[in-house]
Amino acid sequence: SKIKSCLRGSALTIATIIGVFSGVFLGLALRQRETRWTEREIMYITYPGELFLRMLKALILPLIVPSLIAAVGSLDMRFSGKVGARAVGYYMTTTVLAVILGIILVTCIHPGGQTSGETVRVGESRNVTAADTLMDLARNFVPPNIVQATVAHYRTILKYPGDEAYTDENGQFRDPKNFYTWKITGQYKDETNILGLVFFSVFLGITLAIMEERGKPLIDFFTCLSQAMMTITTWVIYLAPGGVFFLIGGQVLEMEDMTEVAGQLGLYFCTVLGGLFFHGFVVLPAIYLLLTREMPFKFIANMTNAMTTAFGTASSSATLPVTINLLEEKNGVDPRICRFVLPIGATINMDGTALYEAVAAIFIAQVRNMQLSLGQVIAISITATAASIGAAGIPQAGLVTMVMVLETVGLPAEDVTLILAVDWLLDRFRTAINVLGDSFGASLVYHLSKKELEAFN
Ligand code: DAS
Repeated sequence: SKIKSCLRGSALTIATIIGVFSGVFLGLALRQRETRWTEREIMYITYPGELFLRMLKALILPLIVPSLIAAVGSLDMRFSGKVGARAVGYYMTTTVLAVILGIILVTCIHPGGQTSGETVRVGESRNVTAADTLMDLARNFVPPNIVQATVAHYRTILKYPGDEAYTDENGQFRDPKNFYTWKITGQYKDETNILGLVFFSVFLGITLAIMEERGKPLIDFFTCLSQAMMTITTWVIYLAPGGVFFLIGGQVLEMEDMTEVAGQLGLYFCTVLGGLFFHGFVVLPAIYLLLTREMPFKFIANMTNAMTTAFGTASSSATLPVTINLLEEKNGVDPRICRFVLPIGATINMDGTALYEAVAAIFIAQVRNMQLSLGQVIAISITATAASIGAAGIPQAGLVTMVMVLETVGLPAEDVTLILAVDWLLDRFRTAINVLGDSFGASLVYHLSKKELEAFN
């Protein structure tokens, strides 16, 4: 029966890969139609994929919260601290490596060419500062209301009403050229604030661990709930091949004509893609090999379904149930480590995003013929790291936090439009690498904590 279940597992993986490719074909084939596809038609085609995505998202809350509470609650506090420190150590190291790799590639390949592009202006509400992004990160850590955190993610927006400088009714001078005089408004986005839930769950878990016997009933309750949710996850994963097929088919159908994307933008695309592949399939596996002395091929193969789901959904958060499931079921990572480390990783550890942020910012500087000093390059690497931490695990979140990277070197926020045409596709690739990075991380932390974990049992 072991062989049977193994076969069944790889059949699903193969089916999902086929789903991705036939989705691309479906989209390309449908594009042959003379008349443009309407939004409504595209919606019909994407619809089964949308249902799959909704199911995955529905799992996040009831799976992640109980899993984290139960995992942290069943470890002792000192050990949890160690596990957490190891995870953060891994996140930081790999993110910085990704940024450095990106910077080296974009500097050598120089996709930004010599000619300078045209500036396209977009709405002004994107202009948030680095400080705003970081403060929003901490704000999301501490939601004012834990129930609200399940449905809303906080974001600051700065707005400049109108084009000219004026003095408002309170006598405050406002100037479109000066950020500091813009109106600051908070905005709740219709997405789960996973970071806030993670923070809350870790603290509840720690508290239950401290309470020892008295905390036991609640830990049992959450353990049971997380196991039930895990079973449901297994069922939903069976839908992945069909889900990614329709999601990708619809997206390919919807995309702008990509024949335009030649020259600089094409080279930029290839630079990011090359970097992502090198990081995910060379750098990370090398670290894995070095620390575990095990070949990483099987590990990666076992995670394929998570990567294809990430590619199909463009969201590490939505993929989280799949990632946890595969890590535990196929790669044998202990649930206490996996369920503790992964939800945090999925929200703050984004190697793919970090690499992309650095490459994109320097690419834009190249297009604008801007010479970057060493100090500016260092500033880009620091903010790219911060921007990847700040980005939520949702589609194109990296594009939003990119503004903060651009701003550190004085590039206008609206320059993100230079890379917009290919961002939806790069987003999918970087999400897959983000998920792979989280998976390697959880597995390495497990590996390093194995002995203590055994002693703990
Ligand atoms: N799509 C993202 C993710 O979920 C982040 C990004 O936009 O880079 O990982």
